[in-house]
Amino acid sequence: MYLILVVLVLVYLVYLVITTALPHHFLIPSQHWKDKILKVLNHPTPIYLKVGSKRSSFRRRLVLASVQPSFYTNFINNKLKIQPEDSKNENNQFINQMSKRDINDTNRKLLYGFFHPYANNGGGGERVLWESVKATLLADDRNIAIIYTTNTDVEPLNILENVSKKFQINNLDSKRILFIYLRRFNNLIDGAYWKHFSLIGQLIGSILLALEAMQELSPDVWIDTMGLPGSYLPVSLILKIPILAYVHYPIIQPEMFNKLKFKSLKLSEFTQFSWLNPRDYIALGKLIYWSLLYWFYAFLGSRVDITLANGTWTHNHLESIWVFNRAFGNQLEILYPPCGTESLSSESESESNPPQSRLNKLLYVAQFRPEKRHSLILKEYSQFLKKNFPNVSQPNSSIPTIVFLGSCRTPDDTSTLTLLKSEVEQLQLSNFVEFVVDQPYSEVIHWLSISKFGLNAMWNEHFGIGVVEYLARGVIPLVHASAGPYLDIVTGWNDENKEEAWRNNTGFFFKSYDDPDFEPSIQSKEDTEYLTFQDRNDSSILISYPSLSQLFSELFVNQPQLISDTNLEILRSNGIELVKNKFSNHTFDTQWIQYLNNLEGLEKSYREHRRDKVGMVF
Ligand SMILES: *[C@@H]1O[C@H](CO)[C@@H](O)[C@H](O)[C@H]1NC(C)=O
Ligand SMILES: *[C@@H]1O[C@H](CO)[C@@H](O)[C@H](O)[C@H]1NC(C)=O
Ligand SMILES: *[C@@H]1O[C@H](CO)[C@@H](O)[C@H](O)[C@H]1NC(C)=O
Ligand SMILES: *[C@@H]1O[C@H](CO)[C@@H](O)[C@H](O)[C@H]1NC(C)=O
Ligand SMILES: *[C@@H]1O[C@H](CO)[C@@H](O)[C@H](O)[C@H]1NC(C)=O
Ligand SMILES: *[C@@H]1O[C@H](CO)[C@@H](O)[C@H](O)[C@H]1NC(C)=O
Ligand SMILES: *[C@@H]1O[C@H](CO)[C@@H](O)[C@H](O)[C@H]1NC(C)=O
Ligand SMILES: CC(=O)N[C@H]1CO[C@H](CO)[C@@H](O)[C@@H]1O
Repeated sequence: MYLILVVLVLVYLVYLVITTALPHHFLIPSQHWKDKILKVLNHPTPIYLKVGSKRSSFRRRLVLASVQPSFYTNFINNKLKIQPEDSKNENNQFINQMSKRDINDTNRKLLYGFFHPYANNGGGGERVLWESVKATLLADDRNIAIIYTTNTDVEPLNILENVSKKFQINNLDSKRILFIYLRRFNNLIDGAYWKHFSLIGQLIGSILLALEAMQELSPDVWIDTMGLPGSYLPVSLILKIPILAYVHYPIIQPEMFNKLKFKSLKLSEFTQFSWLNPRDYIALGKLIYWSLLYWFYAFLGSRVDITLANGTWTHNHLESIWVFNRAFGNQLEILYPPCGTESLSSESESESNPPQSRLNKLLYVAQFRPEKRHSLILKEYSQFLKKNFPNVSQPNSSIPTIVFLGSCRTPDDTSTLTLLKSEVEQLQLSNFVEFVVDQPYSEVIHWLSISKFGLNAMWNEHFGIGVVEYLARGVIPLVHASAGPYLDIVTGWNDENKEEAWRNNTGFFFKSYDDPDFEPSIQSKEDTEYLTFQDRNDSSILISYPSLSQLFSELFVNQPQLISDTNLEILRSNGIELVKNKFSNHTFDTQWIQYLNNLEGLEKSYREHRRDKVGMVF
């Protein structure tokens, strides 16, 4: 009994230390901090500032007051020197800037901490990171971006140079971008470091890495653009600042449980459990491990004030996993990544390639990989020809032809390509199918400018940047009705008429018997080539989609008015407008800045309500 009491008291004490003493440690400098800084300022030669373990809070003071925040990086070492301009301290300006500030002081600077250890990589995640840094700095002169990175071998300016080369994001105000290099726990977030239990390992790694980040410099707002949820725990417990997470991919999904022998903790799952079989105990252990992780992830998610999903797929998954977020009233919304569609569209408008001047071609821009389902297209296309143009051996203007455009990056891709070519032979389609392989991007643009139609046959593609490019460039998409192309991209502005849902204001959809989720049971119309599926929004509504060969028949034979020049022109301009509104850099920037406004409001309110009198003003 006493033991329990003692344990409870201890836990409470630890909690108190974490939530009250540590915030002071990270945010508020020691008592005589001004004297310490003045001593360095008044010293005849440059010397290091002695800060002991309070590096974060001292650095915060310096950064907030400096004319060049980026000077206070720790690229070379973790010691603090004072920037020469700052150290002149004319009229005590520098030292005065450092003082405490009222919460509502409109001159108070804000430190936005971007937790993105692989900041120097050149992937899609980094594109989002740097576009949002750009928007953050543009939003307000008071904003300072801190990049927490583990790329310790690259100098700050070189990283920015890389960004400019790779993403054409130039003219970033480098003075207000402060790199904090993380050296102590940098390999712990690498999945390869952990031979077993890599997910929990990475979670713990990201907790430690975030603590290291806070020890170097604590920000006012925490932004995770890389998907390291472990960091939310120390940030919310200790710093009590608002958190924004841009999520590309949930680290745990309910689907993962399908691989386990026991899929849930329900009793009915365990009818197969054998008390004598050691494997069943292991399986049970696995289930418990995954369940604990799952709920820990859900808990971590609840710490996030604003969650931005990169698309509908991610949004819907997060909504079902981060179940506590809604209860806490936290925001969960979609913010599409910046796709830079404006450059594609503006040219296509000025070049003005209207449908009638385009070739009757079905363009498929995709890497040669099995999941892109080029074969399905060949099969359906051949059916379409057989049904409507038996014995035809040469294409003419009423028969569209296919262009497969893509790159072969691996030997696997090459063998897929070889296989496809032999299928074309077998189906006697050589006169109807062209291959364009490994061409530069300018050639891709050329094909996007002269083809009428664009195909996409992949099942459940999370996004499909290629389809965005079709629309942006005025190519009419004929795409598989699933995931990204269906939910995010080829969307119309008038979704009410369910009967006609396969043809839309921006393009056309199809489904296939070969889809992994095709269930014969829900098919209603028997011998037609229309397949019935659940509505994207409401599963009680069933919608019929044509198969691809049926879609070809409808468009090119039965209902040619659907693709009359006037109709295609409408679809084309709808599509261009749509991608401009949804996927352009400009849209990303404006929406990002709106979220920053929300964060700024939260920042003030958390300062006021979650911190003590001293914490409030530092
Ligand atoms: C800051 O402004 C808000 C709204 O204007 C107000 O509710 C709050 O009391 C102010 N806080 C302080 C510390 O002045
Ligand atoms: C980016 O930085 C790395 C590391 O310094 C360098 O090897 C690479 O060449 C750079 N990339 C570009 C596009 O400049
Ligand atoms: C849009 O932003 C991305 C990176 O965020 C960049 O690579 C691209 O060049 C930009 N495009 C335009 C048209 O501004
Ligand atoms: C979101 O991120 C995932 C993982 O990187 C990617 O597969 C998907 O295409 C992205 N979605 C969008 C809309 O960019
Ligand atoms: C194209 O060929 C098909 C099949 O031979 C034929 O039915 C059709 O009329 C032809 N169209 C034109 C425009 O010549
Ligand atoms: C097509 O070919 C088949 C067999 O080769 C023949 O029986 C049929 O009459 C042909 N049809 C046309 C329309 O030429
Ligand atoms: C889905 O349903 C919601 C609410 O019922 C509605 O606001 C939304 O527009 C619908 N979306 C689509 C794509 O039908
Ligand atoms: C061009 C076209 O077929 N547009 C259709 C898109 O979908 C809406 C509603 O389903 C129809 O009303 C449009 O005619």
